[in-house]
Amino acid sequence: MTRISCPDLAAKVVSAEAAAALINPGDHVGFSGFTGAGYPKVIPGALAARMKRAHDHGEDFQIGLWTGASTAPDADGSLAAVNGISSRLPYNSDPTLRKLINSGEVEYIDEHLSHSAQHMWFGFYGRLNVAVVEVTAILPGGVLVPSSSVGNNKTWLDRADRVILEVNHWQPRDLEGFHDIYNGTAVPPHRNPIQLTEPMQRIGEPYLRVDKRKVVAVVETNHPDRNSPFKLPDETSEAIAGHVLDFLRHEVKAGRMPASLLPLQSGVGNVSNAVLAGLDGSEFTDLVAFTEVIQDGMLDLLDSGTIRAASATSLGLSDLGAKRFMTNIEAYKGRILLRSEGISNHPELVRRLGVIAMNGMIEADIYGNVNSTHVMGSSVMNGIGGSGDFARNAFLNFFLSPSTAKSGAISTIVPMVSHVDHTEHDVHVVVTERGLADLRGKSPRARAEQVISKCAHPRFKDALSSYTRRAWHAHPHGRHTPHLLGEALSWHQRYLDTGRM
Ligand code: 0RQ
Repeated sequence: MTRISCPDLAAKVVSAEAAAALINPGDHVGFSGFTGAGYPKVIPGALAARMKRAHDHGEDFQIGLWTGASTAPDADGSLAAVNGISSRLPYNSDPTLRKLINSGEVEYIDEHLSHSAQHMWFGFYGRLNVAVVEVTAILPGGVLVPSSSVGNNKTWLDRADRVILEVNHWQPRDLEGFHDIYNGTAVPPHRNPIQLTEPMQRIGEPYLRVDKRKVVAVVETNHPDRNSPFKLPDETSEAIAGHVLDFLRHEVKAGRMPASLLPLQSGVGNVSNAVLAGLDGSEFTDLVAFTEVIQDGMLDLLDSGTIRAASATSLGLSDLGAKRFMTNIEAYKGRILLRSEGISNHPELVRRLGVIAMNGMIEADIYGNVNSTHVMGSSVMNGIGGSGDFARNAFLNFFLSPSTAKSGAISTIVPMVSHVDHTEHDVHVVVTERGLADLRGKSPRARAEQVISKCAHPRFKDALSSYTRRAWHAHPHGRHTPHLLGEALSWHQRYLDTGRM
């Protein structure tokens, strides 16, 4: 059945190769895509082939690539494999691209996701030459039914000089109605409050719009989204989930939140998925999510009724999760709402709704600073993503990690983080499988005591306590947040010297 009901745009259907030929060396290109969902499926490969041919003839061919968040091996990965990306924002998790970023061959601008669209509108990134956006269908008049993620699509469509659309027949046609695209974000000084006071409230329309005159090509595809399956929760992630759940119970009992909690945000990764699985077997019910990504674990919660509804920007589902979603799509209508990431992650909304934010981390220090992005202070893993948008503005935030990394060689609790993404002023609760440190309302010294005693692995506890003691005694007049700087920094150097990293 046709997915393109607009004659003007149906007349622009071409092959992926012909569409890729409309992208020029040096262009800034805005791809759709957030996690492995809703990214363009065939143009990146066709573009990569074109780049390879150009490189084989000794010609330069790279683009600046902007997206919603991460994409997939057949988008970021295929362009990175031919060294076709000169700069990239705002978030990446592709391993091939990560290598190029860390070897200095790609300029990576690691941005808060809520900032990426507005910085485009502010003019901070320069001109967007081409938008390549996956959609589910094109309706009469050129109105677009969005796909499995919204990300920055609205901004890319509005701001790009030229637009290429991929219409993906794999996406369920019944996705129509799952989106809420807000059109009211003006640039200061003309901004108005965003009138969203309940997570599932609609404040926009279910469609994206594009100026048809800017559309230079339409390509039809039939390709699945690509999200890797999750590891089943193991003992460590189950222990982390257990601590989070106990703490939430404690907060309800203390009268600080209702029995149905407050809107939940859950980050990506296996630990976050395990927390969701933990919620599923618990007494909590009638919850709601105000988050970025709906992972498989969130579908479980929707199916069991633990969560009544979820607002996000992406359906980051594994193959199995996507099949489940498609089979039962009617049951999710009205219970899942996909928004632009500028709205799903908006600080104003996160603060007003009182979100409970749960995100992974690479390491935390004894005073509660958190590193989410850089291994050993230098090599970027993925990026800050939405963790800052949510954590900084949350009612309550958790940072979660096993207490050790690399088969126990590295402590994720350190004297001083090697890179700071979330400062001690922002971090509320640090959790490892060993326990949970509640840092709210505590001075730095009290925080250090909590973090070491509750979260550190027993093998590293003595070294951390000894560090803290010596730091406190070494600074008779500077004991608010005492550090032995040389030693704090050598903590990471030691592991680098072992050559394990
Ligand atoms: O690497 O697989 O090579 O061993 O980091 O670590 O334990 O698998 O944990 O998948 O939950 O990811 C912070 C990266 C955690 C993620 C981070 C190594 C570890 C492994 C992954 P290997 P795990 P997770 C919403 C929120 C920022 C973005 C965010 C992240 C790899 O949660 O990207 O929160 N967060 N967005 O071995 C050396 C350490 C380490 C370490 C972990 N201390 N030293 N290596 N690793 N700790 C979503 C979006 O924004 C889209």
